Amino acid sequence: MKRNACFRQKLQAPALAHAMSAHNPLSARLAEQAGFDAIWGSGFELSASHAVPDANILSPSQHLDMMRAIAAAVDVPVIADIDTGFGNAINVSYIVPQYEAAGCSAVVMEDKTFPKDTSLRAGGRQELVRIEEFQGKVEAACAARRDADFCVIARTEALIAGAGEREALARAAAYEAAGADAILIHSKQSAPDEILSFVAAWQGRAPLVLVPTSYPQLRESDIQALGKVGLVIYGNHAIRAAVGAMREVFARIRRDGGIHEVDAGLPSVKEIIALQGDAAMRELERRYLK
Ligand code: SPV
Ligand code: MG
Repeated sequence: MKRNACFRQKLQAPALAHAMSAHNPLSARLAEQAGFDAIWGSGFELSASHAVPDANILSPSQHLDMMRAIAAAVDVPVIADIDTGFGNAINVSYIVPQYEAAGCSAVVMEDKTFPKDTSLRAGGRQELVRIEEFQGKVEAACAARRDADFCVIARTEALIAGAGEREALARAAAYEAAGADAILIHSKQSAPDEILSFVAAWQGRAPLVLVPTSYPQLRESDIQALGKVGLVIYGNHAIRAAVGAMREVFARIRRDGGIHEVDAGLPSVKEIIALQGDAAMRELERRYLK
């Protein structure tokens, strides 16, 4: 099955699908090898990997180029985090086909003003656009796709902005009416209560998408049991794992005065060469180097 159709089917199936964040093709390949259903092309991770805030500091083309590189490196579907769509509905009309052409199977677009501020930062600048304005952006995204299986996921930041459950439900329903294939509902509370309440109150037919970064105690089995959630996204665990591992190894090398202690515990050079796709290159050599 083609990637877009595969993703749409997983999003809509009763079983919960799970996506892992990635900030480059190597992290995406590791997520694929670990068995995740899809790659989350996280804006937060890409920004962090450039050591800049997740606030539309990077250009859309930097994100798009990375999504293209990731999609080329894995077989699983790629979900592109397009933030607010990089402008208004007109910008969305132009950018969505580019993400589709880059090999992505879905975009997630959020209902904040451009430039956005990152969602999970305490005291962040969280301003929502008008519901009608965002409906226009969702309609533009849906109309711009070439493949009907390419998914447009609308993300409401109403809970993040402190606008309350009633506003979040109204927005989610309006975005579904505008054509969204799924609704991502985000929360930065440390307990899952407001998410559980939203899910219980959701009357729409569109599957929900959760990003449980701030409420990690909610397990996949709990989410599956809710019955209305099609996809869970682990939003920043690739970059956090990388930062933790690098920090520890760098400190140990400084402390030990060399690499003699850490070396045996690290992935071997041979493993990295394999991750680079060495086997495929050797096959090309065998066939074509005459
Ligand atoms: C991202 O990973 O870029 C996201 C999820 O949008 S969050 O950082 O939680 O907003
Ligand atoms: Mg993001």
